[in-house]
Amino acid sequence: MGLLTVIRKQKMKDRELRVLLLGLDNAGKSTIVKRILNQPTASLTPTMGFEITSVSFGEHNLNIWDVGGQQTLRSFWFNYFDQLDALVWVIDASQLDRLHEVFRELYTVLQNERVHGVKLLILLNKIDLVNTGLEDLTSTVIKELELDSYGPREEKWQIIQCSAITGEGIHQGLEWLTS
Ligand code: G3D
Ligand code: MG
Repeated sequence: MGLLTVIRKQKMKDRELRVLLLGLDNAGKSTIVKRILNQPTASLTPTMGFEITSVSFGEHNLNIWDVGGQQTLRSFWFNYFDQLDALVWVIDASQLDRLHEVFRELYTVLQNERVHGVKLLILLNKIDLVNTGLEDLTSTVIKELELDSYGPREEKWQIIQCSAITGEGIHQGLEWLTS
């Protein structure tokens, strides 16, 4: 193989991003994937195993791994940590009473050395269901999840309000992921 071929192959590889989508059950992970694909978002069944979706976004090709988030499935998450480019963590913004559970699960994942340094995008999903306090929502979650300890925002992590139903915020999230 000539040098140019090697460089070209490497460039193509750089544009392939392996993205792991995690979060508690019912956060809206699979609906977000449907939204990205412009497919109907109604009547999804809970994800029992995992589903891989390939989608191109700008110059990049995203391979999105959507893994079931039910309690019994969380112990299998570590099977998907190899060679990650980004972790997308989805939170149901209409269920902030589960933030403690989110904190526990997110930090268990972030402590794994294969996840160290991986770009982290927090999607505050279902904001179409939140009627009040949207302005304070992001700062509350940053504080509760101690996100500042993950490094500088924008560079290492980002948090974006979104709705898989209306589509708001999803594009912005993907833009940051691929930036
Ligand atoms: P999961 O893959 O994280 O487990 P799902 O979650 O994508 O299966 O979604 C769980 C439920 O939340 C679904 O409702 C789905 O329609 C709903 N949902 C997902 N995203 C949003 C959103 O942004 N806004 C609103 N209003 N609902 C959302 P059902 O009723 O099918 O269980
Ligand atoms: Mg699912």
